[in-house]
Parts: sequence; C-alpha cells; structure tokens
Amino acid sequence: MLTVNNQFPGPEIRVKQGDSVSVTVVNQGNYGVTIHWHGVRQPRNPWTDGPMNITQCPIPPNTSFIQNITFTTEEGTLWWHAHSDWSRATVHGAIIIEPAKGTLFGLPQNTPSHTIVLSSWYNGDVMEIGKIADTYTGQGSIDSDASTINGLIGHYKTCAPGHQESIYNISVTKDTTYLLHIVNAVMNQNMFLSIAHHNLTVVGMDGAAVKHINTNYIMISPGNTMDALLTANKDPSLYYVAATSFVNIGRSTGFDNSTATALLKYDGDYSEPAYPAFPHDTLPQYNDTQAATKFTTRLRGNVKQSVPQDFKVRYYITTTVTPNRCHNKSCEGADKIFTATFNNISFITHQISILQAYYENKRKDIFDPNFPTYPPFYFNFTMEDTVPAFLNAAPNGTRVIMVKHNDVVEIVLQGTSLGTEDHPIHLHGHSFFVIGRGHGNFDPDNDPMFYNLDDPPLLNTVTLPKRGWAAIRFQADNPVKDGDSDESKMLAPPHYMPPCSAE
Ligand SMILES: [Cu+2]
Repeated sequence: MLTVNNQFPGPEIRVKQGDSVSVTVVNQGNYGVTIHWHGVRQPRNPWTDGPMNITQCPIPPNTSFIQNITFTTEEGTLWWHAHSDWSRATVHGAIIIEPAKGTLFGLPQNTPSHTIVLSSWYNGDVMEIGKIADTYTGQGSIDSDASTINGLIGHYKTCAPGHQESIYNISVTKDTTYLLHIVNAVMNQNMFLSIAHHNLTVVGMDGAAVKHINTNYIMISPGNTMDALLTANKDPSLYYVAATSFVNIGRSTGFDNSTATALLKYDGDYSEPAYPAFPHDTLPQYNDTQAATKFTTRLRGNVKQSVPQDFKVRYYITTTVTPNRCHNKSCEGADKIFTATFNNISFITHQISILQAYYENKRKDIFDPNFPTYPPFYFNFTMEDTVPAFLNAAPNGTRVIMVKHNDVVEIVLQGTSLGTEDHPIHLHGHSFFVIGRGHGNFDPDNDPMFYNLDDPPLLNTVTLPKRGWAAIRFQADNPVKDGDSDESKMLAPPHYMPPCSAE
C-alpha cells in the first residue's frame, strides 16, 4: 500500500501559527499523486494546495515537488491527505498548530496531548477498489473492511477468523488532563467515538475554537477534526475507546459496521482486567440520528472573526450521486459510472490545472465561469419516492463559480433523494460559518429567520444530510490574480509545477 515514510497513518506535522513550512514530496509510488493540507487557507499561495487537476497536475512517479504550507490563524488540529483518486485512504496524517503566543485554546501550559486518527482499512489495493467503486455495477459503493484507530483495528473486529488484531494504547496518568487531537480520515462515513466511563470536553473543531461541549460521545464527519479534553479521573485500569459508523436515515448503500477500538491505559500497578470496560452505554447505535443531531446542534463557534451579517450573493445548490453515462476513458469499459452533481452538473476534470488556466487567462478553453446560482429544475428534493427520470442523466461540464474578491458568499447546500448518503462538503482556501441546517427542503422565506449569526461554528467541512440542507457563509478574501496590493494579490506559480499531460 502507498504510505508516507512507511507509516499508516502518516507522520504528524507540528507547527506554530504563522509558520511557513516547506515539504518536499518524493513520489516513490507507481502512479501520480498530490498532497493537500486540509483546512490550511494558504493565502496568496494556492499553487501547492494539492487538489489534482484543480490547482496542479499529479506528481509523476520518481519525481518530487516542493510544497509550501502557509499557516495564518488556524489553531489546533487539521490534517493532510493525498488529493488524487483513492490514495487518500492510506496517505494522510495529522497537523497540529500551536499559537505563536500563549497556549493552545488557552489551556494550562504543558497540557499533554494524544493524537487519534480514524482511518478506513481495505483488504486489497485501494486504487483498484476505488476504480471498481466508481463504476456502476448496481451494487452500490464498496465499503471498507474495517475502521482503525491510529492504524490498528483493535479487539472488536478481525480480518481473519481466529486472528487477534493489534490494538493502540493511549497511555494516561491518573488525575491528568490530556488534549486529544482527533482526525476523521475515514473515506466515507460519519463516526461516533466514546471512551468507557470517561467524558470529553470538545474545545476546538477544524482548526478553530468552539464553545466547550461536555459530552460522553462525539460524532465526527469525514474530513472534520476535533480537539477535546480528557481527564483521567477513574480508577487506574484499562478502558476501551470505541469508534463506529453513524449512518443517517435514508442512506441507500451499505456501510462498514465494524467497531474500531483502542485502549486507554492508566500508569501504575494494578491487575489488568481480562475484559476492560466498553462504552456500551455511551457509544450511540449506528442509526441513532437523534444522538448525532443532538451533538451537532450543540456546536457553537468561539472565534474572534466577526460573522458576516449579510451576503452579497447566494447560491442554492442541490447535490446528487447517481449512475451516469460515461464521458471519458476513466470508465475503462463500463458504460455507467457513479457521478456526483451540483445543480445537476457533473464536473469534468481535465488533465490540466484549472488554477493555471485562470491565471493565464485561458478560461474560455478550459472552463465555463457561469455556474448556475440555483437548480435547473425544482421538485420536492427530499421526497422519498421516485424523482423525474430525466434528472438521472446529468449534463457534464467544467462550470466554475466566479466570485468577486472580498464578497460575502452564502451557499445553501440542498441534499436530495438522488443521493446515496450524507455528503461531507469542503471548501479550500477558506473556512466558513455554518449558519443553518435543517431537514427537508430549504425555505428561502422562513429558514433564514432562524440562522445563527451570533456564534456559528467556523468549519472547513460540513456534512450535508441526504434529506436536508446546510447554509454556509464566508468572505471570499483569499488573494486573487489582479489584487490591487501585494497582500491581496496571489503569487505567481513556482516554475517547477508538476507537468500536465494535456498541455
Ligand atoms: Cu481541504
């Protein structure tokens, strides 16, 4: 399997706010890859942000690419991952950012920490599995075989009958408080996590502070990160840490229902129990939508940035995932592949950097700057029954949302019955305020009256329920090509960008 420095998960990057970090990515694998710094806003320097065929072409095998990561106001936990095909499954790791002055989230000096990375495990080559999963076979997506905590499956699942899997130990000392840096790097599933007999206090999410949440479980979506305090205040012993999927109502595909475990292991002399306590009472069931909603509705921001009270432009965007006709050679013989759409347009990636096309004014050849501000057809998006059949054949295109520098943009994301599951939706180069969420169809007359414009969480990834909506707001303040000052102007691309085969 493809890993970074032979580690799964990959190495942790620890930095201070305001640092600039240079990473030389040497590709010793046998296919092209890119690496993305998830949640790092990369002001002025989108060139090494990483998404394949958006900001760069893949780094070819046996070559290297120097990537600069520019940290500004991010604080706490973020993560990095491959951003090409399915290689992210095994190529990822945590990023921990401490403030330049003071302590992380104002915690006491020298608060010890542990990092917990949740990942998917596939019995097989993920790149091959990814190709099959993208092809429409009528059976739905391909699920992982297990989830892991820091690369290990633990005691509640085995990959072979009679085989005892290894378990990760989190060492703690009684009466000590730890900051846990938690990353959900699984491919496709929301996760519940709970620790037997111990509570957590969530203090940060997606690299920003949140108002403290005391809880005995968390729900974390793919792409999200959390910082949570854990006080080791129970009798010295072993306690299970358990993570399992949360599957929202209406998911129409299968899922990996395995439970990953680690052990919270106290220091000291005690006889280890044969059966450590398991969080049976506090780890929600996989289908406990109420527990998930209860947790997410408690999320409140605690950041200094002011929340934009109004917006300049609003996009209303529906999402679908449907079998669609094949439009390029990536289908490899299949006549249909799974495609995702926004406003019923399936995005075509070219073997070229769209960012470079923008920078060099080649946009007319490469992309259409008129992404529609609302869906082409209105129907009851979240109804349970059949939907108009013509919506199953989405047009393809490379349509781009063009926004004015510094405009406040509101995007209302609308889930539809033409999806398979909840969709984590992520924005590069910005964090956004999640100002509203709801079930059913968004009502533009009434729902905005209930927006949270006081203390919404500042996130970089929001999970859109299949049968619901989410509203986000952000200022498009990342520097642009024609900025009128140095601070508002993006840098020119490095001369050593990976080559694009379509050029
Ligand atoms: Cu990202």
